[in-house]
Amino acid sequence: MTLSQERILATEIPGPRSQALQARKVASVSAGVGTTLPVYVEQAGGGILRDVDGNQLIDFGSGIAVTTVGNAAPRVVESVQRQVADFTHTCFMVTPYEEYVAVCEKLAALTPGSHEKRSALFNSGAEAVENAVKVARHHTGRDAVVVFDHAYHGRTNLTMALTAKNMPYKHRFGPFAGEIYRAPMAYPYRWPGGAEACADEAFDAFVTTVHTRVGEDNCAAVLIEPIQGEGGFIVPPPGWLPRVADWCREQGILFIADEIQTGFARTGDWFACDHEGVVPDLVTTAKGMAGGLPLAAVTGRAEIMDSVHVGGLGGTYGGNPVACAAALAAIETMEVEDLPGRAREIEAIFLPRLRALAERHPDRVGDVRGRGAMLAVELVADGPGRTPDAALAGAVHRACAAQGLVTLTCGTFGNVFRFLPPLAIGNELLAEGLDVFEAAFDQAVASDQRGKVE
Ligand code: PLZ
Repeated sequence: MTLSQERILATEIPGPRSQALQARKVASVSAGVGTTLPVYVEQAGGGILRDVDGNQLIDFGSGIAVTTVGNAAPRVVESVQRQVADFTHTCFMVTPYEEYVAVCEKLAALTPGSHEKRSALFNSGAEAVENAVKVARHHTGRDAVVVFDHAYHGRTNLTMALTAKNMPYKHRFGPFAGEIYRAPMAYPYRWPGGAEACADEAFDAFVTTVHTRVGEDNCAAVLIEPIQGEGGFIVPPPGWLPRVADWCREQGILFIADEIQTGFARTGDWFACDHEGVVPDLVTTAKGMAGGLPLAAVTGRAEIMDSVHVGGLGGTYGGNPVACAAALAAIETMEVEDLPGRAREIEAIFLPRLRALAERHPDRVGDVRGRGAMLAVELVADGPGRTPDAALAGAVHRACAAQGLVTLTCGTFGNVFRFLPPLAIGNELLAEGLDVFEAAFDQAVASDQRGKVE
């Protein structure tokens, strides 16, 4: 790794070169494509993003949970360079190549369950989710798909319908695809009956939704993120997910786990479903799988995946050889370096500090949650009612950025501060990033209180 693993503040952030590039962006890129932090990156690796002004920022976002193995990870670089020099594309549907098959073999070995599996490869997470729904409908002969409050599954027409949140994902982009039904999510912190009652009551509410609004026999699939990502890093209570999966199996409803954000070592297991031994019928993956190259997959029971007629699944670029080469190298890195174990180490470093922050600010940190290197704090306003405080999350985010720490927020109410560091980050940078975050938090809370006094 040529990039020094240190935070450097060379200019204000964003610096003059980034600002000049941002002016070009505004004049050439659709305003619909936003940027969280207009700092233009020149090089990245380990836990560092280096910008065009010579600033080096600590990365607590991994490009939204993608660069799990680190940016430009050595094995990925080597594998991609070799592949790109051999050939860049043939189209797997025309003349196939080994790398695609090898990725599918890895997916069969690593995804939950020891049953026989088949996979199909695509370019983006949304495309994988779309195809999982296609396969589920085709196999079951049923139309309806049940999703949950706070769900995020993508931005294409079908996946917008599956996604819960209006702004910014759906607003004025309808009409949306039909036969999508939504059940309450088991969200312990905000469950009306309280966290203790959440598992049972949310299970009953789910069953009632399917029974009364859909009808079990009309339901092709239940689709869920085992830990919700964009919706707020919502971890369902223990036991709930296995109960939902078991009930689906009894009804002949396919259980689809969207592991696009949680999969591939992120949560301290290979997949978040592994934590409770849940075995989905279909799994969607993307993001961390290919070290930053666009690759996604649907993996599922052989009899389901093979039920589709020849030619029913595909796409020009799906399983592109360069992306597959990257995935094979990224997966090898995860295996050799035990990155699920590394994610658990990161949890052990983060959680005590996040809990200490919550103790210092009991009125503002409502909840600390997550698993592995997918952790979050939910921020609330002073006073009763657990009122979501997106303004505080935004203020902390900006204060972190000014000090050279890249962070992300999420949540239906925009008030969840999430941590998704690359698993290749060193412990010193982790600790320094947490120092910056804590100082930014104290500062944002203090200025918020001053604002209220004045
Ligand atoms: N399913 C669980 O997390 C992508 C989206 C960011 P694509 N999440 C980040 C944004 O604002 O667009 C995601 C996900 C889960 C599906 C997707 C969609 O994956 O590769 O972005 O299409």
